[in-house]
Order: sequence, then C-alpha cells, then structure tokens
Amino acid sequence: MTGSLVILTGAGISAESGLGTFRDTDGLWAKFDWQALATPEAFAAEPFKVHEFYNARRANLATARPHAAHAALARLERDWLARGGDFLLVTQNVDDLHEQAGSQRLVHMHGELKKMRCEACHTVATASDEIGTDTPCPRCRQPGFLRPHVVWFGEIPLEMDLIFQALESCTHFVAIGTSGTVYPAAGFSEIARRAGAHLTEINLAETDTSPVFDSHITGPASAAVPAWVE
Ligand code: BV8
Repeated sequence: MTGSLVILTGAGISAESGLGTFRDTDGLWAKFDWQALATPEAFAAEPFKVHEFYNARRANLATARPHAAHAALARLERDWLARGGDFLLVTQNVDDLHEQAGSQRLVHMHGELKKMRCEACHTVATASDEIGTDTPCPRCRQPGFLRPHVVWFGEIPLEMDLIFQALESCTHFVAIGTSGTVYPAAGFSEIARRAGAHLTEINLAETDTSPVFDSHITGPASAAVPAWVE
C-alpha cells in the first residue's frame, strides 16, 4: 500500500506518555479554563498567569518519553517514503514526542511548548525553563515581549497552506487520539473524504467526527497504532 498518507494526531497519542489530554474527564480543560489561559486576550490581561501555566506544562514535558505508537509512526514514515509514497504527520500536540521518536515529515499546527516567540522581533527560540513577564529576548534583548510559541484559540494555526495541500491530494487519512472538536483540525477528515481518501480513526472511543471515517480501530494508541502499522 502506498499513495499519499496524511496522519493527524491529538492529545490521545501522548496520554500514555503521561501528558494530559484536554477533554477527557481528567483533562487539562476540565481542570483549567482555556478561555483564561489559551487565548491572546488572556495573555494580554494576565501574562504572568499564562506564563506560569505553560512553564508548568513545559516542566512536565521534560520527563515525558515517546511510546510504541510514536515509534511506529516514525517507522511508517521511513517505510512509506522508501516505497515512493508521500507522507505528512500533522500534530495538534505541542509536545516533542514525535521528534523524540524520529518523525521528520512533521508539522506542529498548534506550535511547540519547548519554543518561545518574541513579539518585538518575532524570533522563535528554544524556551528557557521558566519564561516570565520580564525575561529578555535572547536575540533583541528586550524584556517582556516573550510568549509561548503555541497557537491559542482565535489565532491562525501554523502551516495551513501545506496542510490543506496535503489533504486535498491524499489517498489515506488517519486520525489518532483526537476528539475532533477543535477547528480547523476537526474539519480535515471532511477535506480528505472529498479528495476520495480512505479514512481511518484510531481512538479509545467514538468521537464527533467518527461518522465520516471508513474504518475505526478502538484501543489505546500504544497498542492500536503499532498493530495498525504492522
Ligand atoms: C482558528 C495549543 C481561524 C495551546 C490548542 C469561537 C471563538 C473563537 C474561535 C472559535 C469559536 N468557535 C470555533 C472557533 C474556532 C476554534 C475552535 O475550534 N474552538 C472549539 C473550542 C470549538 N479554533 C481556533 O480558534 C483555531 N484557530 O480557527 O483560526 C482559521 C481557521 C482555518 C484556517 C485559518 C484560520 C485555533 C485552535 C488552536 C487552539 N490551541 N492548543 C495549548 O496546548 O495550550 S487546542 C487544544 O485542543 C489542543 O492543542 C488540541 O490540539 C486541541 C484538540 O484536542 P485533542 O488533541 O483532540 O485532545 P482532546 O483532549 O480533545 O481529545 C483526546 C482524544 O484522545 C479523545 O478522543 C480520547 O478519546 C482520545 N484518547 C485518550 N487517551 C487515548 C486516546 N486515544 C488513543 N489512545 C489513548 N491512550
């Protein structure tokens, strides 16, 4: 089997690495108010509180390691390309577990927790452990202009042209560990279906977008993804 494969991952693929999901009963947005922490308005109003929230998640990520699903996707990328296919892994996740596992054809549409961005000179750099409202930018040296390099609600996701182009020409689309509730990612399956692709959903449970998919594999990603890749 080759062709053009687009894979979309969400928080569910990182859950077994110890990183919280968002909408499960013990998820991040069950504990924290995303409107007070993950919007540009929230950052403008309470930058210190928002920095604290992302500093804590970055600290948690420092000890997280990829599991068998991340490794299987990195293997699949190599095999698929070796057979002359096209491959793109789009992740909604801001962790670096796919990179740690060796994925290269990878796009972080919602940004990266381990990076920060200067609002003054637009430099994107590796985030120091603790970013504060007075941390100077490593390039322009101006303090107070750094923010987490993540896409908040109401902001435009990254690499959208590349992603739409891949979706509009894919022959296979696979969604892994995502609830299908946040747009534009939640609409990717519809674009792939219109392109005539075969759609597979790998998740613990049914999701809002399940009816669009041709195949469903139910189970924890650490087991279901390696089994599907093999
Ligand atoms: C945009 C980064 C325009 C930050 C995130 C009203 C006002 C303003 C905006 C809107 C509005 N109404 C709609 C919108 C659009 C909005 C949106 O969709 N809102 C929702 C709430 C309705 N979207 C936006 O604002 C986006 N921007 O629309 O710009 C545009 C559009 C197109 C083109 C150009 C411009 C920006 C959204 C990005 C927000 N940032 N994260 C941070 O991390 O703090 S979103 C956040 O939720 C995560 O990043 C994640 O990506 C996203 C989706 O969550 P999931 O990954 O799916 O995780 P979830 O917990 O929901 O589900 C986990 C799943 O895993 C479950 O299905 C579970 O069953 C499964 N699972 C659990 N364990 C396992 C498992 N599966 C397998 N194995 C397991 N072990």
